Amino acid sequence: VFRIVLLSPLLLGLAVFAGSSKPPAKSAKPVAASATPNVVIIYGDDVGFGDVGVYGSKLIPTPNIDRLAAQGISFSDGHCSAATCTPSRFSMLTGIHAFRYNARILPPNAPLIIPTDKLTLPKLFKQAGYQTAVIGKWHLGLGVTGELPDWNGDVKPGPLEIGFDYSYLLPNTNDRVPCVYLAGHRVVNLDPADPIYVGKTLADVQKPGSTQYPDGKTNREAMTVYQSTHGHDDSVVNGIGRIGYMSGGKAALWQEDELTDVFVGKAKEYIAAHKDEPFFLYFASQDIHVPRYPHKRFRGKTKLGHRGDAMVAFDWATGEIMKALEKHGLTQNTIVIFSSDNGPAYDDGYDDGSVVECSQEESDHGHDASGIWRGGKYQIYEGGTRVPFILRWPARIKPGLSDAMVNQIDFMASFAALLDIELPADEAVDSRDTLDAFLGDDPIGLEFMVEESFGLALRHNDWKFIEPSKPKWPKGRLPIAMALHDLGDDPSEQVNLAQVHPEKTAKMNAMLQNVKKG
Ligand code: NG6
Ligand code: CA
Repeated sequence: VFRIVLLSPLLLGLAVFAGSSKPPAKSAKPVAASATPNVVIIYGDDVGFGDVGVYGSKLIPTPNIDRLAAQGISFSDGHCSAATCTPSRFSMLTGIHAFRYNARILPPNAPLIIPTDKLTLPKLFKQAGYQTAVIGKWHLGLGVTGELPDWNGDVKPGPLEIGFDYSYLLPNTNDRVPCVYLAGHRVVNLDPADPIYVGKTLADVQKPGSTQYPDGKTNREAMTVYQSTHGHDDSVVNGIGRIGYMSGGKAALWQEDELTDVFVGKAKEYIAAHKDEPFFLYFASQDIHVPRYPHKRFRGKTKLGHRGDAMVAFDWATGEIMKALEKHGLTQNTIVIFSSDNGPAYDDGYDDGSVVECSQEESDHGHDASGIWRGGKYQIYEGGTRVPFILRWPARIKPGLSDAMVNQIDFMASFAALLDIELPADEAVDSRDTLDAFLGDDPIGLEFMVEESFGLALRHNDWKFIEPSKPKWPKGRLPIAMALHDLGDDPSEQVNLAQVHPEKTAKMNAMLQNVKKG
């Protein structure tokens, strides 16, 4: 109770916002909603519920995201489907639970995990005549199972084979090699005289004729930007230790502090080039994933070190995309969705200045990145998947707040409904049409849904059932016992009611097992 009282300003913040959110003043006459609105998903990486002003952040200014929220619907119970990146992205793009395909966090060189014959979100939009693009972090694998991707040739299959017409990527994560951009099938700026090799060990990549990078395991002093705190000690590229080894590609290396600018630049170009036709743009920012090293114009903008400053950079990026839409007269008929792939992490492998003051409360310099929700990235608690979730479509929706339970896995069925496309029964099998909730017409949304981390949980209205599991990561996490929580009374999942309500527990467990069976 103490915890809830203590943190209630967050809820208050949402309430205040509700009271003050007026529809934007209409000077021009209202524009009719198009049957094929542009759709832009601005997808954060590890952005927590409490990292956004409108969701209660006091220490990180996010004026652009807040403006988006003031013109759209902010969901208080909006979820990514899993508490880590690859599974959430897999589910959002396929409408299938990641656990069915064993979609876990991928290492460098992992093959594409979305089967090329599956229906995907971009393929759905293409059926309706859209142009489709992904810009930013991929982390869904590249290449064929059983073979290593050829970083010096055509890197495929990848996004272009699962429905995107255009792609400009960071192949894995910004803490994984190779640290290069991939445009379509090709590494950008690759010098054939300095071929790229990627592997699990130093020996895999020690090939004559390619630039060699220091091995973090034996050269910690090469980590000049900051030291790694766990893992991230394979190749040291740009003074930062990475996951995985690489050699070569020196001319192709990205610059850490330019990632945000480069992706924003590509998004602006894309919007300008496609302003006259419907498009679906999946803008997958690497912010605020580690290694955080925002451009110097953002550094010091918060008291929270690189983590907070990276969030300021992401807010700027959001504003730039909104400006680009405005510039081309696309604001009214573009659906902009702002969300994240999993809850927040502080020290996720580097000594970058984000401090966990108390592991129970998980607060960074007094900033609680998951708000009142327990836990964050990697965890089965609400903080793992309950993330900022904002949808703006001025031509169609009324701005406001919604407590409807919604999930990114339902984009497939919901956009199919919007575009009047019938989904085949064997596609997007876990996706349900919640379009009315997304558009603010249904205040309830989902009655039940699955949340995924190392184990699974089931939400049924305000109830939450957590199945027992053994978290693999971060190391040292204790096994999770079976739990039942009443989020209505206990939003921070402090009281386990499994013994108090054995029947409810059994019923929800049965529901979960039922979903698992498919
Ligand atoms: C973990 C990494 C972590 C992060 C995560 C993926 C270590 C020690 N930890 O394995 O730093 O990269 O994978 O994050 O290597 S995610 O947002 O893409 O899921
Ligand atoms: Ca993530």
